[in-house]
Amino acid sequence: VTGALSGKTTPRLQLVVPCYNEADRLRPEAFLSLVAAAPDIGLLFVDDGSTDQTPTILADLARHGGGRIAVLTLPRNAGKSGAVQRGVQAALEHAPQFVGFWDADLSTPLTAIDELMEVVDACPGVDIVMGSRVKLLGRHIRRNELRHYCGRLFATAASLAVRLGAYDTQCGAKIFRVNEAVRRAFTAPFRSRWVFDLEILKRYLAAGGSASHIYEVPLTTWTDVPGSKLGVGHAFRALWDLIVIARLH
Ligand SMILES: Nc1nc2c(ncn2[C@@H]2O[C@H](COP(=O)(O)OP(=O)(O)OP(=O)(O)O)[C@@H](O)[C@H]2O)c(=O)[nH]1
Ligand SMILES: [Mg+2]
Repeated sequence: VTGALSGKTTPRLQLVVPCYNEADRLRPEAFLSLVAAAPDIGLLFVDDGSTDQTPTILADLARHGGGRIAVLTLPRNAGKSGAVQRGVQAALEHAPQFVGFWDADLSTPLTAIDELMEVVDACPGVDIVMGSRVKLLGRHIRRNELRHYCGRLFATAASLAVRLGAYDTQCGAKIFRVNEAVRRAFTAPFRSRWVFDLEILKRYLAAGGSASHIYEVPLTTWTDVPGSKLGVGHAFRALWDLIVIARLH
């Protein structure tokens, strides 16, 4: 980890941002404004073996982050699940009250952090709070039709697989209250590259967590950011992973 957190106190929330070749999509100013405005948030970017300008951009961010932006560099690409798992492990070393992860493309805007944190603040029983992309009237959930319907099919299957009744397990915006069950959910590498969100939930439940302590927040804004590296091959792989994970434990 470089640019390690030099602040005197650990920020209350450590947010992990996995990045794989994100030079074209990263918006450094958005992250810098966040840490400037929110003294209780620290960011840990994970460079997931990027081969573009991502490392330079992240090093620059860490330099200007006032001690609250750090970068964990993985020598080889580990996939989003590997990046998130390693990142959360590293973040936990600083003993924050909350950890989370957030997609680098800011499909979920950083303003939603407050929407999620409001829930854990208001409800001490809630351990996991997840952004949920529900197309309600008056919200700005902009997802291309094909991805929306494929996503809905997948989400329904995923929800059945963990017998949880969640609406959207796959949204890349999640925050966790650090406790034993949450810690244990992140201890070992995940089996799946893309369906690891489900593994987190399954592990949390297996470690003594409770389904009633998981909370989904319908996001006010979510936008498909072009440049996703997910293709049809990934979709089939994700379905296969889903079957494997459903049968775990
Ligand atoms: N594609 C990809 N993303 C990775 C990898 N490692 C980390 N990530 C990060 O994982 C996050 C999600 O990746 P995306 O490519 O935006 O996934 P997506 O297809 O947009 O998924 P949705 O936003 O749910 O539509 C980003 O922050 C990526 O930088 C990797 O090996 N491949
Ligand atoms: Mg995305």
